[in-house]
Amino acid sequence: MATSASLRLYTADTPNGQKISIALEELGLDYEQTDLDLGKGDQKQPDFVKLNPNGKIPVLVDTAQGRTLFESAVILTYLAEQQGQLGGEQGVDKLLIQQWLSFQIASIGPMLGQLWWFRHGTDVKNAQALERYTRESLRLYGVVEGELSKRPFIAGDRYTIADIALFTWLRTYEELGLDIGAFPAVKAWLGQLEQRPAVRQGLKKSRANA
Ligand SMILES: N[C@@H](CCC(=O)N[C@@H](CS)C(=O)NCC(=O)O)C(=O)O
Repeated sequence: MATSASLRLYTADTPNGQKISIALEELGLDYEQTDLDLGKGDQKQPDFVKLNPNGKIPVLVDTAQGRTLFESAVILTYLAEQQGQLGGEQGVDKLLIQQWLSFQIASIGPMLGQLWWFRHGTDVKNAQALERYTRESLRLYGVVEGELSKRPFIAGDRYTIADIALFTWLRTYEELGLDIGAFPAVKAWLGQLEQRPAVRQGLKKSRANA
């Protein structure tokens, strides 16, 4: 069990960083935060690459357990399992949660991430790339819509780390220029999660030192 401030989060105010801040707030855990300036390349500095050889945030160090973890889905799983909450409880279908976490990491993150890059990260206009990533992102919103129209949360009746992982990405639709009018279940679910105090606090703390 993590003791007071035995956790240190290396992060930046991005969807992959925000999801860990939200989970830590939901779980009521104390933690120290180190903010990296991704624009300056802090994540590729030798000291950070010792923590994550892939040179990306987030990283969580748990000094009480002697663990250093990268990849946000693994960090979320570690926290949920350790605390027995947010899907880490006994008797919960863990594979279902992992399925949706993998879907987020493998599909939602890369596709929406590329769409962000071609809209905001480069001066070079590439209509074909924009069309491809817009189409694929909307298709993925449609996948989530189909599921959320059948049940309240992505992995069933309870709110889990899989919802948190999807939330920080799917909430960025305006910045991505996506019209989500055809996805009312996603919109209602986003609105519901936005009202959670821990979600608000996590997003705020993620911004704090940005
Ligand atoms: N699959 C990884 C993706 C991590 C990731 O892409 N992090 C981004 C910020 S959202 C990053 O550090 N980008 C800086 C870079 O690639 O140099 C995870 O979920 O942790």
